[in-house]
Amino acid sequence: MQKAINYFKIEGKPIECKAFGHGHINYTYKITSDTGKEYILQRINKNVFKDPEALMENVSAVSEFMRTRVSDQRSALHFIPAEGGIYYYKDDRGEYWRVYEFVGGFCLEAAETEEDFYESAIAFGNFQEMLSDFPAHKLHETIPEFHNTINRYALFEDALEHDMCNRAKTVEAEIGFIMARKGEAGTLQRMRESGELPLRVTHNDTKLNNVLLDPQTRKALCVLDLDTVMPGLSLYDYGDSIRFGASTASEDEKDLSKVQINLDLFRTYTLGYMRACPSLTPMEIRMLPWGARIITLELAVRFLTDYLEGDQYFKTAYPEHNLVRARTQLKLVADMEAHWGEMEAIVAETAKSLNYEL
Ligand code: ADP
Ligand code: GN1
Ligand code: MG
Repeated sequence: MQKAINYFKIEGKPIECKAFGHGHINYTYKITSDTGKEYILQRINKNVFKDPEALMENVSAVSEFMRTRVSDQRSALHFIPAEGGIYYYKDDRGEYWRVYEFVGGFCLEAAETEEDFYESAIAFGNFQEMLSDFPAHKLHETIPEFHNTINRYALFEDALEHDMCNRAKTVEAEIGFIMARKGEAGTLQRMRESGELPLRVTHNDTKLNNVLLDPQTRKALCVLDLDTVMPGLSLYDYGDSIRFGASTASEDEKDLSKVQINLDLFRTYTLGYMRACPSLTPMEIRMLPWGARIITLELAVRFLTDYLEGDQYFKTAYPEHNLVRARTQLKLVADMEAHWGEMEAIVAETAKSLNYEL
């Protein structure tokens, strides 16, 4: 880590380097230099991103594109070149490192106020809208079939069949819940394939902690974590924000009685996202509740797959962590099902308040 930083053209000499943030994928550090300048140093997770050079082409192209569109330069990530002018350094163990400027904002693991959550909707909605004329053909697929829920089910069934850690018998109820919803889980993927839903350049990882808020104004400042920017569905972007941010509990809450969908936050996010992304089609708007429900199911499937395969993908803090996460998602799906009529009504009312014809 200390060696890697020396390959980047940073201002001054690094004097402090500490682990930073709560991402589940990359290895993130904050660097401070003797001039007081701050940077983020990351080691890319090669188990997840099989082609880090293609990944860096994507994120540098997207952040450069954004820099030409935003009024405040803090709103687009600024990668620092390494030797040779490329945006990564490959060390002698084959690990990839990158550095970008630390944006002086703050991230939340849970919204402290409805306004915070509204601001994250504005950030992701604007992001979507801003990239509507980004040349999508230039993007590499950094994780193939990332939000193909049908494929996620196939991988899950494969993991079940192999059951390499002999864990399947301990999660029969969860397996039953997931398999009972296999048909509906493929709805958005089928609509993508039939063209009923438009393919867009999407973020694909719209958790609240992937947005920075401005410490002075508490307004949306910058969208982070561009590693999964690829062609995709707006509904999964919208839905993943709801899954993570409009739940009454954290993603890994053990007490399931605390896990519910917060309909006020659901309404708040829906309004912000629709306002910031006016190009949503009537079909996309009508399907928004399904975006939330299906991505939550998809995450349950992904966490449980990883649990069955011995926790190789997501970082975990304790042995049952992925199982806990999967159960939390399933409880949230059940709660969305219980409040389905209200969720649909909120989307329809919000559309009406903005004079959208559905
Ligand atoms: P991961 O893919 O592991 O989630 P991220 O790129 O999201 O990695 O970084 C992890 C965390 O580090 C973020 O959730 C955020 O809290 C923090 N972070 C990342 N980049 C910045 C930045 N430029 N300025 C401030 N905080 C950042
Ligand atoms: C990972 O990288 P991070 O922590 O922002 C994952 C997302 C999941 C999320 C669940 C590349 O996001 O898809 O929704 O964990 N990112 C990748 O918390 O798989
Ligand atoms: Mg992240």
